[in-house]
Amino acid sequence: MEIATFGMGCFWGPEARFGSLQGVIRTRVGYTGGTTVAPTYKTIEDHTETVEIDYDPTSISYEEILLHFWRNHYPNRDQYKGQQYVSSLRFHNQQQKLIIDLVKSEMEKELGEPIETEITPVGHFTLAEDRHQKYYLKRYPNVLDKLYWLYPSEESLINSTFAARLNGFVKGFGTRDQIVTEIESWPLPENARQQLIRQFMILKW
Ligand code: MHO
Repeated sequence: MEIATFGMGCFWGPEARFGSLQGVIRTRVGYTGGTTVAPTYKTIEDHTETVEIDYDPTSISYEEILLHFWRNHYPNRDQYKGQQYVSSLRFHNQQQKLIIDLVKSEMEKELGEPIETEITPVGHFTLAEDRHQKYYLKRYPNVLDKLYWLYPSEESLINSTFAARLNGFVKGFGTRDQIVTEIESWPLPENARQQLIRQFMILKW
């Protein structure tokens, strides 16, 4: 399992987008890059809204993640909310940095202008408040009630692949068939897989 950490504007949307990708195992949102200790949404100061994903590199590569990243936001500076929404890549090792440099020059050709994404070592990632985690899924409290047997704690919801897919699904990423087919391939006991699929099929949005 590897980690990718990046900012591309308000963190709600990209958490849903990346949460729908096969190979992405967990998603969470938080703050990186700033100089103050323990930032919160209200005291974000010079930190940036950031998405962090755990992914299986045998299923999705860092290069593919970067393509999704750059093709789904405008990476250059404007005045909108400044540092809070700045385009950023926080690399975890030199291998990631190398891939960033390669993909970035490819993307500059595609975009037709130099890319200003802030590229820095990851540093400290501060987990954001519960209400920002899987934000779109949280718009459905009835569904969360039905999922309570699976996710009695916020931590279990944050760490769940199924919840990441649901958060993407309600935002319009991924189809029902795709999600069912994917669950059929998950390394779980057969009855657990069937239980998840059944749970998914009966959810009312
Ligand atoms: N959609 C909100 C921002 C939320 S995000 C967590 C806005 O544009 O003000 O920054």
